Amino acid sequence: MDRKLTYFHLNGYAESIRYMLHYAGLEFQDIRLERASWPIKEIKDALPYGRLPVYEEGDRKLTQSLAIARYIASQTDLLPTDPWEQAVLDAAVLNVYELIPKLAAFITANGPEKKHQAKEEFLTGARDYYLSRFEEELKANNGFFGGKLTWADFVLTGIIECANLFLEAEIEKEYPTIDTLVKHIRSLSGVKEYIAARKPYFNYSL
Ligand SMILES: N[C@@H](CCC(=O)N[C@@H](CS)C(=O)NCC(=O)O)C(=O)O
Repeated sequence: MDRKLTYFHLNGYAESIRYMLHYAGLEFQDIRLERASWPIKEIKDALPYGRLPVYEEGDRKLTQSLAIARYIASQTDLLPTDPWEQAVLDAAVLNVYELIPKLAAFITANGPEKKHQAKEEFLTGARDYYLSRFEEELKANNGFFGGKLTWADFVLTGIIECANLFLEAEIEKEYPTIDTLVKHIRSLSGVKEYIAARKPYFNYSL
């Protein structure tokens, strides 16, 4: 099957999807656009909602990173079959995604002073609020959101890595269960080799 994932050369919304595709051993074209050359009119106009990532299988196109991630999870062993368990994971990924607008406040802050202030606000506000709760949820469930490795754990890892890239921090370090989970995902077969071969990402927010 012809699979294609298009995003920027950035972890952002796509890294958890890339990790899952590599973990599952599903071959795909990993198309990466440069942020600096964006927008490219003919590409943007051809996107269903003008935004990336977009995932394609043959003629079929899927937008929205969480929908893509959930679909890829369903193609491997990362999505449970029980509706309640699925809903718990849906809630987990939506909770993780609540960090994104808080991070965006840092990315879009102008000038060193505002950046510094936005970083402090993120680290003492959203980071502590959400990560302390994720820590408790993981701890109560064998170190994973769903009691065993699922797509929600990949989504958390992807967003933490994105925050770390932009904030130049390691936001998970004070949360041992999260830290262990992130390390576990990075060490998975397929993911580990992908990370080793990956070109470094650039923090374009500075
Ligand atoms: N809710 C969407 C958000 C996608 C999104 O905001 N993508 C940004 C990149 S991080 C984008 O395509 N920006 C370029 C643009 O809007 O032209 C998702 O989760 O996929």
